[in-house]
This record gives sequence, C-alpha cells and structure tokens, in this order.
Amino acid sequence: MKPVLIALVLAVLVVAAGCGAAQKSSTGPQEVQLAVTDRGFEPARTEIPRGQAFTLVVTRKTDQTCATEIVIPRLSERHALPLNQPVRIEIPAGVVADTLNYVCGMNMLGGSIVAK
Ligand SMILES: [Cu+2]
Repeated sequence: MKPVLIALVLAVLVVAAGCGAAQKSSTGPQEVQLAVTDRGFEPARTEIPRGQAFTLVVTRKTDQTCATEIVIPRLSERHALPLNQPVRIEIPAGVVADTLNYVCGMNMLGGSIVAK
C-alpha cells in the first residue's frame, strides 16, 4: 500500500510543477522584432495575438536605405533608428484593432503588424 501512496503523491507534485512552468512561460511581455535591411523592413508583415500589448524592437542594420526613422502614423510616433541599436517602442493593448502600419521617415518603405 505505502509505495502506491508515495507514487500518487509524486505524480501530483509533478503535475503541479508542470502547471506552474506553463503559467510562467505564457505571461512574458511579447516582443516583435523588426530589422531594417537592404530590402526594407523585415519582416514586412508580423502577426500578433489580438488585444495584446507588445514591444516593437526595431534594429536598423544597413546604411543603404532611406529608413533611418520609423513612423507609426496611427500613434503619431516618430523614432530615429541609429545604426545597429535596437529601438524599443511600447505598443499598448488595444491599439492594434486589425492592422498597424509603419513607414520610414519619407513614407517609402514600410510594413504592418496584423492582429489575429
Ligand atoms: Cu524612406
């Protein structure tokens, strides 16, 4: 009888630990990584879960395009993009109802974030 009881207790402990781990991994703030390369913003289209706040992390990796700034028209935000320095832009929950577009400072290159 006793070994069975110990096995049961161990099984409960393992399940509880598993649940805790799953909860932890689902609660981090989400980051959306964008790079500016010779081809423009990459990726040009990113999907995020609808209604979730996230941080846009933009890193310009080339001097060969005009995209030295990123503009988010809906938020009236404009951020300089220093070469090889990640720029973090907080996007509050609910801002991306469907699609959030961003463009370079001259409105030539751009991309979008789509809520799913
Ligand atoms: Cu441009």
